[in-house]
Amino acid sequence: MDLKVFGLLIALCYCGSSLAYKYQRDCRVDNFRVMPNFDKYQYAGTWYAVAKKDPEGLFLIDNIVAKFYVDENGKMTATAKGRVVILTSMDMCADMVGTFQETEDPAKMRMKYHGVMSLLEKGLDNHWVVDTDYVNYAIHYSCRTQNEDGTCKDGYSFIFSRHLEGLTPETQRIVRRRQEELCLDRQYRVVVHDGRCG
Ligand code: RTL
Repeated sequence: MDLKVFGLLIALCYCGSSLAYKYQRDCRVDNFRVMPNFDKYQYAGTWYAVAKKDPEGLFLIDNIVAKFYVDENGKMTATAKGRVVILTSMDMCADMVGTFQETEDPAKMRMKYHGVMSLLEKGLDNHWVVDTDYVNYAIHYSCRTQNEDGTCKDGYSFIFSRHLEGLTPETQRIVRRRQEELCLDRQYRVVVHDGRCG
């Protein structure tokens, strides 16, 4: 066969299979893969949010830093700092606290959270760790409400890095792939760190 024809065939096969993936992918929340054998002890420590997908309503804006702790009884807690806008125009640095409840899947937790200042939002959200290598990146996912077909109606997601400088090209590729699997591709925004909540 002509080399050009062969090349064209290969290209067609490749496009076909990636399109097939796009249209066949399963966006039902309950079918999302999460981190196998999630280890909260390795997850503990500081994570900088480098990108986020916002939920509806009020949310953390930028300068978001999360710290996870595991106490002597194995209970995980966390703090989050970040800039928020309250009372429609006032902007401030929020200090949030979260406590975690485990479920039968260690990567799928429930997080009860509130602000150190009582006028800040409080709630109970899913807190899933979709993927992490513990030392560079972590992909967090939380669906708050689902559509009737099991896809997510309202949710949020953070891409965390262990380093303020962000992710390496290699981890960016992993992250991009997982964002597609969460059906959230192109919905993330970069999280700025300009020292405003340091
Ligand atoms: C993340 C992990 C670490 C612990 C906590 C987290 C979530 C915080 C949220 C804060 C929302 C604050 C708002 C304030 C305005 O009143 C997931 C970062 C607590 C969701 C909306």
